[in-house]
Amino acid sequence: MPDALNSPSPRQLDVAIVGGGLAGLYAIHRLRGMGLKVRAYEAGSGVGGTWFWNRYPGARCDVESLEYSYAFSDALQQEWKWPERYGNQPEILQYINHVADRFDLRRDVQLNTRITSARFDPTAGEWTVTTDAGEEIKARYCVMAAGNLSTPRVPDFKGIGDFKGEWYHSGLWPHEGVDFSGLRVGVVGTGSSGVQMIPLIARQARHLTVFQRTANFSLPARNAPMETERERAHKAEYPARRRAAYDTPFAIGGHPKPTKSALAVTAEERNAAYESKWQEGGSISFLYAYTDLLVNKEANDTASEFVRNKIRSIVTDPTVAELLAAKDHPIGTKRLCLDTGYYETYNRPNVALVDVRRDPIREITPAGLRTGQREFELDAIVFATGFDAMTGALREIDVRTGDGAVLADKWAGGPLTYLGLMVAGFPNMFVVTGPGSPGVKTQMIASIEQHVDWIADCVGHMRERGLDRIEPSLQAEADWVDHVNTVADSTLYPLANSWYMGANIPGKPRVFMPYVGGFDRYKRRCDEVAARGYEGFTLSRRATVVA
Ligand code: N01
Repeated sequence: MPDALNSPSPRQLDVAIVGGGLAGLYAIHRLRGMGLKVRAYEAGSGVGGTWFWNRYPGARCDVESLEYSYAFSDALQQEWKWPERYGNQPEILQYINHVADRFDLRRDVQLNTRITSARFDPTAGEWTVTTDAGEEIKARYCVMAAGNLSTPRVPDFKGIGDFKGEWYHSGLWPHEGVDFSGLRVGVVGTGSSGVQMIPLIARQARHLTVFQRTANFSLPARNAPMETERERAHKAEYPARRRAAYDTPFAIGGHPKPTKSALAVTAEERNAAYESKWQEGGSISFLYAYTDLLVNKEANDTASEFVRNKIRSIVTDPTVAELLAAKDHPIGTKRLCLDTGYYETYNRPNVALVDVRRDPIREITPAGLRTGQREFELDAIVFATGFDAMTGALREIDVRTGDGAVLADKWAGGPLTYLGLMVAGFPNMFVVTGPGSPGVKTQMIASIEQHVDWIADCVGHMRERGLDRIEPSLQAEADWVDHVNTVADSTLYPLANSWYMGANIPGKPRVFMPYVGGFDRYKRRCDEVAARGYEGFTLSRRATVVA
């Protein structure tokens, strides 16, 4: 893969973009296409964001590859060939690099550069972003495209510095890969990352111990080589399929909308439906089996129990099976994992499961890991312990204004945004797929494109009218936060201690962060807001309010 260019940085931009992942790259393309002077600042040594950092064994997208790709260029989506039903990390990173080259995006990406602060000067009406090298760049607008799952979290275990072996985090994986052959490996964490890597590490390591605090539901991915006919049919009507996808809650097409409650059919019919979805593979299809799986606990119980019974039928040791059968949250309320041979892995003689809910990890020792009851000797430890999700990347940047507003203070009790796109008191700062947006609950690239298009149209609207400052009103922000909470409370999502709730980070406010009203509903709302002259926002020319 060619190295990205680091051409000299201009000090005055129209738009400073934080992040060079899927969102940052599309923001360059879209905003530069309007004649704006833009530049993206990326901490990594290459573009790709999530797909640049998460190189652990088995890393793969859980949305099908024909869906999980940019839609902005029909030529691009026609010419790119995905070899499998789900893209793996190297393929997706290769795709992102292809896009960066094809659309000549690299000349506006500055790699190895972390933005440490962003300050808005109300008099000049512009942002100054500062890099970790001390460089200062001024820009009328700032687009935060720093990702939702980009701040890896290694728990603060005592003794980690004394461990004699090597330790890794799923989100900071060495580029050269890791060979676990002949080693005694411990994996801490059984979310999507753990579930994907565990079967592969088990095959390579001498022995694998999985430290599970919370069992997660996982469904078979049923990955397979791309079927030629399927690809042809999809590509023949790609734009129409994309439009149909935008009319769904997850921005993922190809799944008929459910029409019945799970409780309106017999147990036999229900189990047959779940079985067919289980065989088909994928999470959306399963959650779409009935209308009420994410809103009615009784309905959800039927699907949860179906999967628990599958686990019991796969895992031969009944005690291990029971430990793996998630019982503390309704299925789908934590990110539903997709796997290839995850539960089967626990039938291997070289794999052990340890319940660290009952017997918590006390410390990392020079020789391994100690729980309250025993010490496990390990040569390598992998932390698949997740991220400071949704707000972590912005919390790491000192965002403030000359009026004294500090983003970290404003969000101390939980993030506040209008439409997930802007924050009251922080003019001209846009956020891509942040809290209050449906991003993480959708096909992420669809949300990225929708957000960036909305931002670009908004900036275009302002330019046409000679305006240069926009911010949401406090009332619009409060109403949106209220709406986000009301919608979340009408679902089962708040019943899970998930990263959607900030529950995985000690001390983080417990607030449900994503908008779960659906991509379709959200997009309509954003379009209406724009059509009504950016309702809920104040648009002005420096010091002169005109709308
Ligand atoms: O992280 P997670 P992830 N002691 O937060 C455990 C996306 N993604 O990297 O549940 C012991 O889900 C923690 O336990 P608990 C996707 O959106 C997508 O796996 O907090 N255990 C949990 O089991 C996903 O949701 C893909 O009790 C500790 C695990 O670590 C998101 O990224 C692939 C612990 C963390 O799970 C994050 O997934 C990968 C402690 N002190 C990721 N602290 C695909 O597209 C944490 N844990 C397929």
